[in-house]
Amino acid sequence: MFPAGFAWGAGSSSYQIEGAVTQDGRQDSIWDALCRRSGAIHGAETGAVACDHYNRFAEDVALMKRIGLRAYRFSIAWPRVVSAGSGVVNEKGLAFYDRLVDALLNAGIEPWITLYHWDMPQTVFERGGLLNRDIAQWFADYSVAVVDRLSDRVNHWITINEPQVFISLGYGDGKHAPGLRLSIPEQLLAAHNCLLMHGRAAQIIRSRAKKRPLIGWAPVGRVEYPLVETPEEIEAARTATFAFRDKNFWSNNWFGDPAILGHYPEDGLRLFGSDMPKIDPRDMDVIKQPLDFFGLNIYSGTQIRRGPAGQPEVVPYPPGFPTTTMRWAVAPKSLYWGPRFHYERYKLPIVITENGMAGTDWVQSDGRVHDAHRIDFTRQYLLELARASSDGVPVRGYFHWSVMDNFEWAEGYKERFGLVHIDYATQKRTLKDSAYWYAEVIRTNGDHLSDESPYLNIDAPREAGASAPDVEPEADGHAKRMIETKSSVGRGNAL
Ligand code: IFM
Repeated sequence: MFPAGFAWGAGSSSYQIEGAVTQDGRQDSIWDALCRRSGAIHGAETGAVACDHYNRFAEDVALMKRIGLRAYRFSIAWPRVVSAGSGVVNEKGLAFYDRLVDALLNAGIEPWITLYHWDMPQTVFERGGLLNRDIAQWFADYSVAVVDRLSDRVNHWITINEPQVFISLGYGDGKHAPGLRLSIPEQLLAAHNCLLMHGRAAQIIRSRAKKRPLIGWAPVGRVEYPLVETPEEIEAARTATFAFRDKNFWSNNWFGDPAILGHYPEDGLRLFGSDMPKIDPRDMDVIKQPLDFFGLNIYSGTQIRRGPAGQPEVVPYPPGFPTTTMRWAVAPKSLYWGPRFHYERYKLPIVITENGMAGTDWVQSDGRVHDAHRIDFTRQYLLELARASSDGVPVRGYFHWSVMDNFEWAEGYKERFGLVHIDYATQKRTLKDSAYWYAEVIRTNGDHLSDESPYLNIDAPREAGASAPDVEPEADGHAKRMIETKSSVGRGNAL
């Protein structure tokens, strides 16, 4: 179902899991500052401790190895490495990522590094942040420090994560850091400067990396997919996926077109009109850099039909349509149409840099986390990704979001996205059922997806009157039990 060498992975980001916010010289990020603002974060929670991954990374890498991850996507904390945002490099901060990369490589896991996943140093913000075009140079300097240190061992690089989110929520409606509510012209300037950051980082990686780099980025993949798959309906959905309807930044191509094609989309320019800042035409030479893959973070999608005049129309989901606890519609087809539409437009290999779901997961009375919903969600989405792959879309990797439960930004800790459950009071890690299931998917390079209900058969022998295998407290025991159980009903694959 998937090509050989497919990057089966899972992801995380620094502020969401590391904790240790004052350890070894790290200074404030804009998220530390926002977390102190009353009412900003659910339950006044913060990333100060999070999963304490900074101190527990060895245990976490061991868990990743047990899942069999081939690749792990994580981000570097800019305020850990260049604590003041620019200038002196913080050796201790950088050394942490050295240790992490070595641990991953020793475990046979390929590190995929994201340079910016939202934790801008507070000092950079105080000097204007994304409204100051110098940020591109400061980001380039920080990128030099990271690339010079890690590129002898790392060759997969992602410049920035989800500009659509940090511009819209951070600079538009103030729900995310830095918590600003700026005018559209100011947001346009911030978005332009973030594209410059992307371009400068890509230049730095390309020119300095010691191992031949593979460079991409990880924007939001907003997917509008056809309700009915006829050529006309597909065309309507494609138009909707790349069209500008409103003055906002939830757009694929406001970011994608400059980065890949070297210009802003015409309809967007028309819509924003005089709100557009004056752009130096030479900026596009910086922003448009050769990329090796187009990352897409896809969680959901919108159904589209062709209206009477051929225009796309949204088909609302009916009441009670399945959603995750984030209230995002479960829309597996987004993992077919998102990659396909983006490949057709930008002609770059696709990597799904994020996909997953938030659920109400807890450690149940048998000591396990039975997250059948996550298995079903991921299976349905991956089957659509496999369809894209067999229809000729060059899909090179899939990163489940997230490797472990973590700090979900303004939602605090109430949303759980992980394959690994975290008990935040004790920092105990528990592999969820989805982790064992995903291990099988990885081990079989996707063939396990054709087993229609592997997670429903866990107790099948008991139902059939057979004696249930012993319940072993160890996670590996659980995996073994799941496999034995499946084999005993004649549906298992050989292990
Ligand atoms: O947790 C976030 C991640 O940081 C960015 N993409 C979406 C995820 C779920 O909201």
